[in-house]
Amino acid sequence: MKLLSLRLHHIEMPLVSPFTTSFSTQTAKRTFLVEAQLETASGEVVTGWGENVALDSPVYSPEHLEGAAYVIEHWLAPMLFAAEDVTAETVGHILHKIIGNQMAKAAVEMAVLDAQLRAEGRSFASYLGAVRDTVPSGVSVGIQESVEATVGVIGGYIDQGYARIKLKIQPGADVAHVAAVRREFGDDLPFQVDANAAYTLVDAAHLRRLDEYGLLLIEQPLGEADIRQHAELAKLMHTPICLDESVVSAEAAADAIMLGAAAVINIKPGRVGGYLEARRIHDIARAHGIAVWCGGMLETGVGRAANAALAALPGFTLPGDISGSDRFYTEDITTEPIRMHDGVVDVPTGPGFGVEVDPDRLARFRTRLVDIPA
Ligand code: OSB
Ligand code: MG
Repeated sequence: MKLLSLRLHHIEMPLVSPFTTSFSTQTAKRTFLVEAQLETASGEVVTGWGENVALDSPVYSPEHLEGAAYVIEHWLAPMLFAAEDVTAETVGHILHKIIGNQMAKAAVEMAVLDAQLRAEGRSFASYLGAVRDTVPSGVSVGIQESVEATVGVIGGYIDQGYARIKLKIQPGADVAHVAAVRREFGDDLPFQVDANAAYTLVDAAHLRRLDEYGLLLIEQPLGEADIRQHAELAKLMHTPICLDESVVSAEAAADAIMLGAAAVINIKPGRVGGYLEARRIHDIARAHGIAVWCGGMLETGVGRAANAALAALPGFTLPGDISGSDRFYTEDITTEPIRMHDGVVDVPTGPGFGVEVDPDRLARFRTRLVDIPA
């Protein structure tokens, strides 16, 4: 295929409630959607949509929203426009010389992938080799003001039917919150925590106190670069260590597994450079008997739909952060919101990612439109 044009639709969507992690409090989602136009070998012009996951500020990853948009406009787009054959499978190779910038690369590859699958009339789930038509739906719960608030908010999600609860933690809001949740909802609740790199190895004795609460896992307790230290921590506590921030590529996943730093891996397509690299990490982990689950970045319906298909691969044996649109948004950007029902989300079956961007809502949420012509 030939890439004809790229457009970045910058949007801002209010969140239903503030989302606090150890690194920030978000009250609105600012991101951009990538609209790609490609011409197929038979001369058909197809459009595909991708979604950026880089946050406003570089507090979760080195990448951030404006940086990712800049890199796409000034570096990735020219290389792709110059290429003879642009497909989802060639994007990574064409952009190979650009170091890092996984989120920028992922957003563009995603748009090309959607366009390519739409041209073929094929769903993303079928392309991947998905083995399920629904995926269990977990919810990520932000840090609350008090233990009582944590119990109250989690109770609400349990009542809605979520299959698994993930609670954000940080020093000062960890053991007491976890203990209260277990006391209130019992030992059978599928329950895990995410520290977003808020601790250091010096905190090992403190983190070990979490061991008595039967957590499914603790996600990214230490820093992004601390793969070896995660391996040390794993020797000191029983709760399985899951890596998020540290796994930026298939190579990083391989290192983490071989070092004993990751009993579980959170796979986020944006963080690792796209859905194709995400599948490679799934394959590597599966071959090593390492469980994976699909993480989230407060995606709109576009990104969530694609994540649901990815999570339908056989190695995704733990519930992902694939909550319904209404967990973060009163109104989603897609014509149909992502719905959680009976603890699951349906894997889309339509061509491409199987969702349509609603032009009116897109216009309403849009703050800026950047045309990148060939
Ligand atoms: O660490 O998993 C994370 C959101 C933004 C940045 C990092 C993380 C998260 C979440 C949200 O936990 C999960 C979701 O999108 O539902
Ligand atoms: Mg995380």
